[in-house]
Parts: sequence; structure tokens; C-alpha cells
Amino acid sequence: MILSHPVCKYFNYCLNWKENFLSYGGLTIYADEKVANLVQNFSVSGDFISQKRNGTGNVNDTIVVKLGNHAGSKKFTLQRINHQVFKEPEKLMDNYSRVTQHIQSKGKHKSLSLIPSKCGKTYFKDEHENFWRMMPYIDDVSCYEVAEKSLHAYEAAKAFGDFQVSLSDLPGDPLNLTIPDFHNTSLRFFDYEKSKSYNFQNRKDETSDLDNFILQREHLCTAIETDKLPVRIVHNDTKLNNVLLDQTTGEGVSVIDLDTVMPGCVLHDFGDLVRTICNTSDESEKDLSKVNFDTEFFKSLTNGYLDATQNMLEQNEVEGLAISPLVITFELGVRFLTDYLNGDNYFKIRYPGQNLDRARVQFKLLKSMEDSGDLMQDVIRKEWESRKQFKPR
Ligand code: GN1
Ligand code: MG
Repeated sequence: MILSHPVCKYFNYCLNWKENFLSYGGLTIYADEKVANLVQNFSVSGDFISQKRNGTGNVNDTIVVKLGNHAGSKKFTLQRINHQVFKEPEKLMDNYSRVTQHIQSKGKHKSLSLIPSKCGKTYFKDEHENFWRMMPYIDDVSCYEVAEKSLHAYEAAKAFGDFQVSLSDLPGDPLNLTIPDFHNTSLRFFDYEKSKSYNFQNRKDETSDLDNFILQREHLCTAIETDKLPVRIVHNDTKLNNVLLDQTTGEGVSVIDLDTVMPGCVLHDFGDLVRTICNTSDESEKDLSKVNFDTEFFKSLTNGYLDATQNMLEQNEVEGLAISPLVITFELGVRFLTDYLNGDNYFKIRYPGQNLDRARVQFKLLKSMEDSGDLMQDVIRKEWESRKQFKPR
């Protein structure tokens, strides 16, 4: 509450300025000099040419940096890990390094890889305790906020399915939990109720029209019974914009944003794929009549996902697929609303009220999914049965 006071906002602004970057509207713009100095700490050659802030992620800061010399130029991705969200960046980077190396070892050379720091670490820690990582930029790819055609739905889902399968034989200890209880929907619901009752920002009245809708769906909190399902390494954040598709063929090239890759449940990945790919509009759409569930994309997505995972999935996982989009959409709606009630501390916002807009989009989408519940069941059953018939025994 206190931090949102205009005087504190100004104070924060000055602090940020001192750190050599400008922060406004949740998006931080870093000065060229700061970026040029940062990249010098990684094992790369070439002089700083330019940098561009990539504004799509809701949590970390991503910058595309161009370095070069007389022989030519090369692009890199530089990222600051949001340590307010990821409390143990070293452990996170340990996962990141194991996962990227394992995927590369399977011949997926166009997938993510880390550039070591000059001290031989997988990250660089700056004087303000910020953790940075650097990776070669992957060229000739596209990244979509909203799916434009069925091919996108098929390829993105196949890429995330392939990713789960690739990690099913990761050797060594289980990966670290980078955010414990990340998809604990009951806990997310509990946090929402707490925020509503504290009402620190005095925003409760603006959200009261959603109260009944949310309460009536509380049962979704326990609809995925994770304790009865296999624990696998999953991505946990399978948004459409977390996969790169080939610019020419549309084929999946690489899954990105690996911070939440950890032991979990495949249903959360499938649910989040559907949530983003089958939404006819984007996550902050103000005109809710444009937010609907796309059944054609759902069919393509299911095909792509099962083409990749049919030999890995167990029957009880397949049985849970159809409810998972509703759970994840509900969960994220609740998370956006909680953040709005708390004063927008978690998800980056580009304008005031964005988290409330985002929450409304999720709840509208959820309503539209409910209307297509039977169709989802039928599509999954049909696709699974047809694959089982031809499955080698
Ligand atoms: C965040 O960072 P990004 O934009 O890929 C969030 C996801 C949400 C998503 C909603 C670590 O993902 O859980 O589904 O925003 N990531 C984290 O757009 O909380
Ligand atoms: Mg992302």
C-alpha cells in the first residue's frame, strides 16, 4: 500500500535511475552503456552495436543484443532473472543448464543454449545482485501472441509434447523446484480470498461483479488430482509465445522460457497450451465479445500434442486432459485478479488496470470453454482411441 504512494513511486524511480536504467509501467529500459558492460562479463567476442528490449514476457527482462566486429555481427538474448519471483536463481540456473544440455545432446541444435560467464558460471551476478544469463539468439523464427492458423496450434503443441518426451530420460537428481506450489490451484484460490479480505489497495469493489462467477467454480481447485498422476518433468508455462516456430514452414523449432521447468504434471502443460492457443483474442483484450474458445484450433492442438506424447502418456493422464484447460484458465484468472487486488506486484503491467482486464479475459474464456466441454472430451477420446489402435504392442 505504502509503496504505491506517489512520493514512494518517485523515490523508486530515482533509485532505478541510479542503477542506470529507466523503469516505467512495469517495463524496464536499460541504457546502452549498462547492456554493453553486462555482455562483457560473458564469453563472447565482438563490440556492442545495439540492443532492443523485448516487451512480451510478464516476469523477466529480455533484451536482444547485437555484437560485431569487422567480420560481421551476431545477435544474442540477454535476460535478467526476476529474483522477486524466482527466489533461488542459482538453483534455477542449475536446472536451466541441465535441461538445455540434455535437449542439445538429442541433436536439437537450434534449441536454447547458455553462454558461460567469464568466470565459468551459467550466469553473471551484477553489483545490484541481479542475475543475468546470455544465449545465442535463434534466427528465422516467429513467436505468436495469438495463433493465426491451425498449423500454429498443431506445431506449438507438438513442440511442447516433444519437449516433455525429450526430458523423460534426463539423468541425475530431480530438478529443483523453482517456484514451489506453482500450479497448486487451491493455494492460488486461498491467496485470492486473502487479498480480497485484506483489500489493501481498496480495489475490491471494482472486482465484485466477478465474485459469484469465481465462487461457483471453486471445485476446479481440486479437479486435477496430481497425487494420483505420474510426476514428470514439465514446462509449466506453455504459452504460445513460449515456443519458436520456423518462419517459413511453421514447424516448431524450440521451446523457450525454461524457468519453470520442474517436476510436475502433464495436465498443467496441456491446459495452458489450450488456454493460449484456443483463445481467439489476446490476454489483455478489453472487448470481451472477441474472447472465445476456438474449436478448430483445439482439434489441431490435440493432434499435435498426442502425436508427440502418445507413447509416453498413461490412461489416467489422457482422461484428465479435457478438464485441464478449465483448471488452468481459472487458476490464471484468479492469479491476475489477486495481483490486481495486491497492487500489481507480480505481473508486469503496461497500463493501470491491465491485470483486471487480464482476469476478465480468462473468466470469459473459461465460460466459453465450459460451453465446449463435451466437444473437448469427444475430440480427445476420438484421437486417443485412433492412436491406441495403431500403437505397437
Ligand atoms: C507469466 O513470463 P511469461 O509471460 O512467459 C507467468 C505464467 C503466466 C503468464 C501469463 C513464472 O509467463 O505463469 O501463465 O505470465 N510466469 C510465471 O501470461 O509466473
Ligand atoms: Mg515467456
